Amino acid sequence: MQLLYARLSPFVRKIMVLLEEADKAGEVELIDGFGSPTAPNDAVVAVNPIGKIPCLVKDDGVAIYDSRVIARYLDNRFATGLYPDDDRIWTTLTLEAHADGMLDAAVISVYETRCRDEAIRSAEWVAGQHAKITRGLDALESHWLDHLAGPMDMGHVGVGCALGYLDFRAELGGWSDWRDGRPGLTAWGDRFLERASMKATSPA
Ligand SMILES: N[C@@H](CCC(=O)N[C@@H](CS)C(=O)NCC(=O)O)C(=O)O
Repeated sequence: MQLLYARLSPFVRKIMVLLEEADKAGEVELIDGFGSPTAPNDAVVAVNPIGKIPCLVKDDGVAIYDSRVIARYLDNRFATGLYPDDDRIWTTLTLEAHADGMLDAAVISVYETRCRDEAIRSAEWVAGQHAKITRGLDALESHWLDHLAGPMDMGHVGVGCALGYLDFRAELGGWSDWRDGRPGLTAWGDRFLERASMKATSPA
């Protein structure tokens, strides 16, 4: 299997954390897929017309994306235990989508700075993205701590990667510290970021 990837991508990190947790990192060949909406990566576009990473090229040559599809595929293949096989699956998938939604808003905010000339940047639009991140973080603090305290699933991985990205890109993204006013999330997040799989995949 080949994984089109970039070390700094938080969506790629979700997949790398899954592989580390399953002790299967050696099963994928990593191929550079770094790009952006304004400078797409040719190797990525050749297999994923949307031009985004992660993209996994399976042993049969078929490409699958996005991160949630790849994670389900790898879970199916390696029995990671990161997706419950009972009704709890809907909670897990919702939390993973919640984390991905925060990440989409964060990545878009960074692209606004990296990919657009200053003259055409919109502060109002970036503020709208930041508001999504803030609401997402507030919901983690008010609604999700019980779940996060339970058995680890792919929702935990998504949230961990989102918090790691908010730390890593704080300066470029211009958002405030996710820890501010969120003691429960701070305790959980700082502990999760210390996991071996998170350390092994850290962008810093
Ligand atoms: N929904 C996608 C999002 C992936 C994504 O946004 N990846 C970024 C890197 S962090 C990317 O490839 N950006 C290039 C682009 O938007 O053209 C997923 O979960 O995999």
